[in-house]
Amino acid sequence: MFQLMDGFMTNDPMSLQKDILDHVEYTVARSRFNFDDFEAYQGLSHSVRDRLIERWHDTHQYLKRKDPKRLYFLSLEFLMGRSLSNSVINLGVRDQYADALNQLGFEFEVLAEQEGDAALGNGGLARLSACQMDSLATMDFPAWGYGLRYQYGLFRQVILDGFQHEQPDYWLNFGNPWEIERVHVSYPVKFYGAVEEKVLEGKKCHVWVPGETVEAVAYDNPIPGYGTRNTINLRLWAAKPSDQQDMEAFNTGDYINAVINRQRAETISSLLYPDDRSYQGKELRLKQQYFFVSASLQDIIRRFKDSHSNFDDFPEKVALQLNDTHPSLAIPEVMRVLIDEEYLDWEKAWGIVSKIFSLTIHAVNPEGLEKVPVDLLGSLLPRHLQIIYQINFLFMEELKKHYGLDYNRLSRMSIVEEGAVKNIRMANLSLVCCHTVDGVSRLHLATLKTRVFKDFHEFWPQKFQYKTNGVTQRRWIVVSNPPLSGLISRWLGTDAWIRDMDLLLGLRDHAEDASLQEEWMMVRKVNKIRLSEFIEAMIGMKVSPDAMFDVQIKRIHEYKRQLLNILGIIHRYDCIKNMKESDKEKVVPRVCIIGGKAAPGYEIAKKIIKLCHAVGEKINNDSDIGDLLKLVFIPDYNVSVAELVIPGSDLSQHISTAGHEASGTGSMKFLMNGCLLLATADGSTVEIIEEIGNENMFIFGANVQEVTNLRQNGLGVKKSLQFARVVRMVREGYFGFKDYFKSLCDTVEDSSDFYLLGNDFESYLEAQAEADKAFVDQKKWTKMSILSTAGSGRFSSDRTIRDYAQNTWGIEPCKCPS
Ligand code: 26W
Repeated sequence: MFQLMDGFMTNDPMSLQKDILDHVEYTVARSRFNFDDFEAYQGLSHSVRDRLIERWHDTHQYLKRKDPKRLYFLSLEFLMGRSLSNSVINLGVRDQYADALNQLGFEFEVLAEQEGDAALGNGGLARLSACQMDSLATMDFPAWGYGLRYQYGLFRQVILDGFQHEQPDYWLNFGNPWEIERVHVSYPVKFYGAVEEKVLEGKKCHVWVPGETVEAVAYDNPIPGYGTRNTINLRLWAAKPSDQQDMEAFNTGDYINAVINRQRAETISSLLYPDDRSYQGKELRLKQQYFFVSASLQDIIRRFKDSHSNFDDFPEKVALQLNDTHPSLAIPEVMRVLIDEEYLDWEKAWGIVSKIFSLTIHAVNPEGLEKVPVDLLGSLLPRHLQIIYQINFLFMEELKKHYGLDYNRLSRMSIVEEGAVKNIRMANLSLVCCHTVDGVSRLHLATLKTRVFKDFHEFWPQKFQYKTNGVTQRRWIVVSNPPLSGLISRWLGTDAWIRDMDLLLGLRDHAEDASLQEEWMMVRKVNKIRLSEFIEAMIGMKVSPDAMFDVQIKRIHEYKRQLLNILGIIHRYDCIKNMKESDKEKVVPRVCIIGGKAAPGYEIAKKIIKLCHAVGEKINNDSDIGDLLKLVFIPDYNVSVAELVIPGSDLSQHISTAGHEASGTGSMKFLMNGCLLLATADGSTVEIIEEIGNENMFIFGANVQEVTNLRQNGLGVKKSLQFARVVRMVREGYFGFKDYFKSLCDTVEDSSDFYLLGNDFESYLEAQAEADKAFVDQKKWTKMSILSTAGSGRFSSDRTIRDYAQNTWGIEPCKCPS
């Protein structure tokens, strides 16, 4: 019988110093008397990694013994960002390490800057997964994350002459101390080939004879909880050639080609697809999906079988969460394993499958829903196609019983889309098989129910729920904004809010307290100075920290309306330009900051980036304007840039056309940091308004109902002269590149203005004017800022995860003793 004990590691500064130096010498292989910042970072991170591994082992031993129901979170994307600061804070050893480093002549912050981002995801969905992993660990839930270990993460954005260029992100080049390679944890994953029917013991069986086999090797990434010993695992799979692959070629003597062919297996996990808009039926993408799903399920089923002799208890022990439909091949895969490999009959297998899967949808539009051409699926995964057809057949029978021969409805709800190209609708497959389908905000669920999934909601209303997204305050306040974190704890008299965000409400009582206000403004100023130094280092522009920092950072999309922001900036520029000298004193100086990546094939988004640079070029070099207005584009926006920008922002923009943003999570990070929001009533903003109050935000624009009406009645009803004027300035070449910007201007011209920029422009300018007015009164502004932070508690991912645990997954905390 093993005994749990606190680890062997000690955390006093002397031991930590020795530990770091040992790693510099023996792991990094540098002299302990002569090493640079990067080598110090490596030594430091290996020392932290040891502590993570210790807790990680204890957690797994404990869970193995307790055998609770586990959650398996399947996601094709995780945007983890950096790990060092987050790890030492969650482990509670930040100050000890800082002391130890000081004595060695290093500064913790400087070393933390050496780390590159793990950017294995595109945007909202991927960062949400990372926040949720942090909450799962912190609240002691027995959970595993599963995903893909891409060799190349999201591309690096390089700006040349104002144009976006993409460069590979080979993030593993300098090693990754945060992962543990598990060469012995590997599974074969099969592709192509054919299905043979056989009779075994009088029963018809299907045997899939694959045409290709690739090996999946596990890389484990420990995720430490805050204020708990629990450390959970994010297991990412890398593709390696399989021993079974191409033996034929070796045997026939074609040694060189056989070796080269084997290397091709690795391409499966080589790159992250950089498009987060629409699904293109690409074979490699489908291979990635199946590869990670198959490996994960082999791992999950092996773990289950270690302690169970049959599958009766599977639904009591396993919850499988599909992060959007990307991992939905897990459904036919579980059916296949249970029927073809475990010899369960269809009904029994279906009884299990229909109890274990849940799905979260992150898209609003039907274009975001995945469809896989039947031919492609049938060639890559012949047995899965058979199973999907059978699921669909039984589903159609069920529908006929309920609705009769309503063929329109049947064809809308069918998993198989008929047409010139036959497709499998992954969303329909998931809706049929999952016990619960979650939207990511209240408004999002309403949209799903009335639009994309109307038929399914009518048939299975009880399946539909929503869990409004949240973000982790550990990373988005404690790690990224230490001065604010300290201030909050001092005023609340406790740091318990780090695990219980509702406590922030306590700040409301002090919102008008002059000394809190003063300290609050100081903290904000420090962060703004840090941000201005960053801007100067990045793009060589000096900006005044006394100006209002007005920020929009997120992926570039037409629906997110960065173009509305830029047109508003042009309007502001035009006004200042035409102002009497004496009036200029009344202008609130602004630094407008925009950042974000455009999908490489998304032409209009790339033009928006270029327009931002062209307008910036003009404004920033205009001596009539001086410090009254600056426009900054921050290149290569990623998680670590967000950690720096968000705490230093005064105002942030979340201005999507109402009905298009499923939730939005950036807004929550700004809110927690006391940044005021200028926003439309879209996604989770509707719920933020309820918590913070309209009077503490700048809300503008058409709401969802108005958007629907406007589109039905034809667009461009309420176009302002001001809007026409700024678009004309772009069109007529005021900022150069006249021909290049033509198609961009066309997207907002009268009848084609689908995202209603023209309609919302006036109300946008009014909201901006309100923000100016509030900023002049710094007392009022600071009060609004304190109330923003105070009301942000509901948007912690802890709340989201607790809700999922209770109402979707049916799992309970399992706390490893310390
Ligand atoms: C198959 C192509 C593709 C890939 C990714 C389509 C769609 C996606 C994602 C679902 C896009 C995404 O990240 N959605 C965002 O998810 C966030 C977390 O729930 C929400 O806050 C955002 O509103 C939503 O756009």
